[in-house]
Amino acid sequence: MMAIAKTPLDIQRIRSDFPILGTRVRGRPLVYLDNAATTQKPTVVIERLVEYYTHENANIHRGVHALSERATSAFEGARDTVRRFLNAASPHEIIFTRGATESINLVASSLGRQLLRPGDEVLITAMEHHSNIVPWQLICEATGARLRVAPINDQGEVIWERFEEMLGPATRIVSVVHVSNSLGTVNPVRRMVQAGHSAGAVVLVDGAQAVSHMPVDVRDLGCDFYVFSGHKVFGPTGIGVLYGKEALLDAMPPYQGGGDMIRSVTFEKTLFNALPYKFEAGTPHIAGAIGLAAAIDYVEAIGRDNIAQYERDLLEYATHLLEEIPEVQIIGKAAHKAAVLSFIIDGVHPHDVGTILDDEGIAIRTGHHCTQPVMDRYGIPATARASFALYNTREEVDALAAGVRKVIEVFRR
Ligand code: 7TS
Repeated sequence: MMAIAKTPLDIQRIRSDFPILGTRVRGRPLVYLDNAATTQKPTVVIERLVEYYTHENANIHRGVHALSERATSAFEGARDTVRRFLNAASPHEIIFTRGATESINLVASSLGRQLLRPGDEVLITAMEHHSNIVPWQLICEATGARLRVAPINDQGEVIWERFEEMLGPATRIVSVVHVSNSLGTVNPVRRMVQAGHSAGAVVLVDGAQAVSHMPVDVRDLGCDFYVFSGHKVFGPTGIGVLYGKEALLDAMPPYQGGGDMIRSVTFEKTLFNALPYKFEAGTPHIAGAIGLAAAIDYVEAIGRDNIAQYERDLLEYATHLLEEIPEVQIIGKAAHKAAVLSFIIDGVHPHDVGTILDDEGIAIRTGHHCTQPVMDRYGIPATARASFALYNTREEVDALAAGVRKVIEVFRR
């Protein structure tokens, strides 16, 4: 047995902050290990949404009336909370979107259209989520640019020499994932940003799987863009963030047209609004942004260093338990990993693993996790994936390991 971890987190108190964790499924206590798909919401977030709709609901940036002022100030306050969370220089650099997917599409479409010419290159890695592949394919198709893919090794790490080799004068955009959702790999994004910049490229970092697990400082990373989704950091669905350096965002054309993104409109000529509004056409997800700010405050009160330390121990413990089972093969063994444990079991389809674990009340995800090229790289159709959050416990990991042993029993019969 491994030593009991010393943790600065009061996990029982944290668990009691998340009402859904008390749910029973199939007659058993819920063991929620699907946090890479979406995280659960603490009471402070749920109550903030109720509070907003009960006392503050109005459209923003337009009414002179009291409620509209209240809603606007809460919404813009949320923007500043996100700015602090990422350590961005200015709230003008924080664009609210629907999520990581829309944030990447915004950059691909707006910057891609402006920047890319035939023969130019966009460099991604072989471990990207489909949302960091397809938008680039679309814009490459439209502009005649070429999408290039830096390969990964068997451990699930980007092969640094190949990544560097692929950067050249034709590289205009580099877009890399911070933490892989199917392998758990933590990429050396700071170094990747530096290498991208040395080649003269603009660099986007997909932080969808990072922000809830570790401190993120966009100015320290030096990246030009950073994206994440609210729902993966204990906030509501339908809200996400695009961070972009002000000078770049300023020079980019709008992504969508509509209300709020304009300064003045005539049929002859429309003048666009200043940042960040230029990229926020239409009524945004006001409650979502405010709920996200409550989630961020919650995370910050616990401390992302503390969370990272606690989850590192949990992942190590889980890895250790699953490695003890001979039929289990872990997919993704990078030296630096976070929060994600993908595995396959000899002779058992991952979907059957998921179904049997579900009977035990254990929620994991099975499939390709929207990273089909990763599955192809390993020559497998799918994995079973347990993904952790700050409220998971060693007891839940024990339940996972016991469930996996049960799966093997069932299939041995
Ligand atoms: N990037 C990464 C690394 C992701 O893991 C995901 C979602 C996205 C982008 C897209 O986020 P969205 O909120 O815009 O959909 N990943 C997963 C997952 O692993 N299981 O379900 C969704």
